[in-house]
Amino acid sequence: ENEAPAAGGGGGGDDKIVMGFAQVGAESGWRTANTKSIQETAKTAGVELKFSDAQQKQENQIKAIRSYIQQKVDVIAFSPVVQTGWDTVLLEAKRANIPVILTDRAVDSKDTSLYKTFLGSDFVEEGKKAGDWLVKQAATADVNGDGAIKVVELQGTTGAAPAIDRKKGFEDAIAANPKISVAASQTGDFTRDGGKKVMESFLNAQKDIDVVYAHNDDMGLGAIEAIEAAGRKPGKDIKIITIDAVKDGMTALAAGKIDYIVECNPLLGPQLMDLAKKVVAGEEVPARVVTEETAFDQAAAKEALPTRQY
Ligand code: GYE
Repeated sequence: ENEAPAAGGGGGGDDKIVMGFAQVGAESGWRTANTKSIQETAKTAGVELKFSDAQQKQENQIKAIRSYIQQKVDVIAFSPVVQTGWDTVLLEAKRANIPVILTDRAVDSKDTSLYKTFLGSDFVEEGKKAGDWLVKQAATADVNGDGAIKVVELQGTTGAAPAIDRKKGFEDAIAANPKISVAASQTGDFTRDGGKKVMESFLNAQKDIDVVYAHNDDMGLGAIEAIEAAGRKPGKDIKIITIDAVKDGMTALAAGKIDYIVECNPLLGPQLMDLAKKVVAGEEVPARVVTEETAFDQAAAKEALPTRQY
């Protein structure tokens, strides 16, 4: 039987869309939930998924994208580990007529024709929510009572959109109160272990830390381990603000070890599959699709936990 190949040349003889997905890695609870969402919805949406894990290395992602181009998939989706350095490989995809969808993280390419759309959160807004909360809590956040609110920051992966943007959004927000300042800021690579190690060094080097601002839950959870090992109480002796709102983070928030979590939604699968079908069919899609998110304090975490999916 000679069926016409699916649009874009892939599909192995039927109409099923073939998607090549180059994932960042498995660095955090957020990423695990994101991967699961993409794999499960690909199945229900009838999309054949070729999936690769780049172990947080850009070179691995580039290799994966090149192999998807060679395999003539119908659409390529990826979550760029860092913002820069994508133009060459994206141009190769464009020349091969394979549409590209950015999910979760952005690239800084000037040529926006290199991808069809970008689906994901507004990371500057997330950082701003974290900073706004601290500004509102200023009266109680000066744990040491010395008149200054000293923050240490655990940054995400260096050069990654969420690390750059969450830093900026937070800084913009805390500028509203000159008593709040970031005394030290270092990358923990979005991992629990990274957060723990950096927090250990902060605790050794810095006196009077009032607040930890971690760019994700996992690093915040690592910081909690370091703070407890130093004989201090996370959430009491040192306030903790994180981003993501995955199960482990929400559990620590409900238990009083974290003070505030800004939500970042990892369940991008359904919207991604929908966008993929449209771009493969040649339909117009919006250049930017922003996911909707909220934030949780300790009371809200207790309420949300029982029905939380991830
Ligand atoms: O917040 C973090 C993960 O890109 C939004 O990556 C994502 C971030 C998420 O490692 O936990």
